[in-house]
Amino acid sequence: MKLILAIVQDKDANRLADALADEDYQSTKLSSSGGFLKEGNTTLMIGCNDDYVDHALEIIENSCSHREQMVAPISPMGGNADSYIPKPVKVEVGGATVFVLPVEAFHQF
Ligand code: 2BA
Repeated sequence: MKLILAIVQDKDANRLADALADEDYQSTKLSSSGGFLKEGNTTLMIGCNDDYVDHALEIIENSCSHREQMVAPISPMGGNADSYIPKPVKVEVGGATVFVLPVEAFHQF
């Protein structure tokens, strides 16, 4: 058994959860936030048998889009913040960041 952790954008989360449920995958949705943008994203935990991992990854890939986001960089260290005009930079986010972990044991009590 494997545990798939998929970090996706909030905009894609419901579509992905629905697509997984349609194919009989069980998932748990967690609210999370990215360390870089400090904005909300969604982490889906999907437990499944090894044989189904590739199919689950396909569903994730097909349900999540790449998007560009503008980010205002923080002011330079030691600089005068008054005269600093941040120039937004483009960052590409997503579709999905996915970890596949081995599951040592699975219990439902
Ligand atoms: P964030 O950490 O908020 O990152 C959002 C996007 O900002 C990233 O998109 C990437 O394009 C960019 N980015 C991140 N760190 C950067 C840096 N030091 N310099 C320049 N640009 C940077 P994604 O790579 O698609 O990641 C989306 C979200 O997935 C991340 O949100 C984070 O929550 C998660 N994530 C990505 N890689 C991870 C990892 N190795 N471990 C844990 N979580 C990860």
